[in-house]
Amino acid sequence: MSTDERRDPNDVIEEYEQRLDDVLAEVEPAPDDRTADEPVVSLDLPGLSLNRRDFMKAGAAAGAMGALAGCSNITGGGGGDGGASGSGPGHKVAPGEHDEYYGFWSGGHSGELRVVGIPSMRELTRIPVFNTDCATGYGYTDGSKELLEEGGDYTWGDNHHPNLSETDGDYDGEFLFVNDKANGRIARVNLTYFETDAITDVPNMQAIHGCCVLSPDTKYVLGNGEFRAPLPNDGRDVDNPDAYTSLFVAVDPESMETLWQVKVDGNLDIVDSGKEGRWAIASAYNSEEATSITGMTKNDRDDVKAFDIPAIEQAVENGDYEEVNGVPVVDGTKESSLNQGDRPIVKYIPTPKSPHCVEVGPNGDYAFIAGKLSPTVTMLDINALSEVSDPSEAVAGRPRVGLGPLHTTFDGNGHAYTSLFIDSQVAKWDIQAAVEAETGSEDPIIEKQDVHYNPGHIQALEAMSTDPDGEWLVCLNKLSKDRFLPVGPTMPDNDQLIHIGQGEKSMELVADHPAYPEPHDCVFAHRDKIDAKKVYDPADYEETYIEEADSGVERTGENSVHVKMITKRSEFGLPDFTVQEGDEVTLTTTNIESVQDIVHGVAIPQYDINYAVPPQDTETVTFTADEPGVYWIYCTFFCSALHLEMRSRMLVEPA
Ligand code: RUQ
Ligand code: CUA
Repeated sequence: MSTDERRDPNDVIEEYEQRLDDVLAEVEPAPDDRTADEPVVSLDLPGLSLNRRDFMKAGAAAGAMGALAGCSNITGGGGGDGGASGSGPGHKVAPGEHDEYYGFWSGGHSGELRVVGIPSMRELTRIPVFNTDCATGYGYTDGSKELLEEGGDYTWGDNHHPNLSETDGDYDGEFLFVNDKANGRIARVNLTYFETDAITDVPNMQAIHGCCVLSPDTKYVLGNGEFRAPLPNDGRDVDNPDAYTSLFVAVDPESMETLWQVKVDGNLDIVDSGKEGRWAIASAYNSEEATSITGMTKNDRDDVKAFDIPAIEQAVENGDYEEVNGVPVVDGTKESSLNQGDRPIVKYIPTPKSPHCVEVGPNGDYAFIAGKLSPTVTMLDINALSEVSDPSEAVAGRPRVGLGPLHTTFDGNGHAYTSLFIDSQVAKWDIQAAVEAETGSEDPIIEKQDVHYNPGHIQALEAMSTDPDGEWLVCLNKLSKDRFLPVGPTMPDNDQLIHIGQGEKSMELVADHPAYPEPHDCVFAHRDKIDAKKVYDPADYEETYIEEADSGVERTGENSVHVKMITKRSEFGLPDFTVQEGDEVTLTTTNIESVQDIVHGVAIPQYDINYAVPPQDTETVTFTADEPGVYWIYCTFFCSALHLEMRSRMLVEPA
């Protein structure tokens, strides 16, 4: 395409602006959000003269960002200057000191989880989940390869919502469950070893988006199917979107088997559970059941769904389901007979507009549903849900918080904090005041803090438990624009650390933290709740531990050998070993050291092998020695002064 034929990028911005304005205008009477003293920023773009809000909406050119950077009081936002101001509460953790909290970050389509110390925001480690990882060998060793193959055999996943297992409504530090939005999977991460130990490829579902554990005791891991598709998706109804369906799923946290599914009208987005184990509340957009953006944003309200878990269990027990691909699927659509009596299995609650998140507050009284295309948060009284016949009567409050509300978090002191994607702000508001105020009132708002830019999730310390710790919250901003040194067109996200105190003007932005694309959510646990092992216990894994005396080559068949080899500083159990060309080689290595942090790596580069063997761990790889020759094996973790000398040789004799 010649330059002349290319579209003017400014037209593209304007077109997007117009579409967003149209969608927003349909929701509410267009609010005059501009205040008189709000500066008008002029961008170097023809026909565009923007105030701060428009500017954020446009997500416009970086060149103009300088005018706004550091200018955080444009709409009366909090006082942070975006960098560490020096005057703020200390979040730095001194060299050699430990953070007080673990933060578990989903890594989005990088497929991994990241472990970050709070409040320092130092990245402690990464846990590969739906991705492969050449630093640890995850996805290359026999065990992890099998895990990924049996978990659907995809090369990537989109890791969104990490959830900590609970006992009595508190984090028990055992497991973390996370969804794969891309491939409809749920994974379990063992927090003793910080490693993925199970992946379930849930049948019948595309795009499991919302994911939570059923409080208070992790009876189920629950997931929301976001994309509607035919059921079963076997070629029927491909061109008949009316016949597509969305499913809600329960997975057993121990066996990780898919237990049952519920099909609904419309689609499903985010889900959270009440604190008493009865209700799971799911947000939804697209009650229109459309397949285009115009269609999906047409209605003013979309149905939030409240799943009555014991009623669903009863239906499954009664055999009131259809089995699809081995899973009992209960009919939870509006017309279903299971929804006609006085104990419907799913209650539909019309909520403005294309609502995005659901977060249940710490004492379980309310579910907070952020309006996304409506500037409000709808509060659903969870106890009232069980009593009222018209679930709309369970709506307890609907404050107007600002444009583009996506997620809400809690400090345990009666406050809610909602991220505002379009406004690029965090709104702090008073929960009780919102119950007392009229619908659409801004009175409950205590304070707003500018963030940079366009926040999605927001999470305060232990906010998803029954007893949040307050003090810090992290706002996960989708765009960073000018906040960091430019690193090419793909910029990092910007996770901002905000100190929260009491009283008015209590939010203070204390740190920017670049994050590789693209975290979605995070969850925090006090360090006392996590008991990470420093050395493997061979009783905890299935591989056979190799003793020093076991090192050797055992011929297991005409064309197969089992090589057993220990690792220790600074040598492999075998200085060399010989196999025949064409042999299938199973190589098992045990790190016989039990010293914390002494990890050895086993790399056979020409055979594309590299994996880590932490202290007392045993790992196996299997490959075919199809090229005769001499192949050096070396240790990839710097383990001692003789690390470079730590090597072995594989001799492949020609057939
Ligand atoms: S989503 S930015 Cu996957 Cu949690 Cu809301
Ligand atoms: Cu072992 Cu380096």
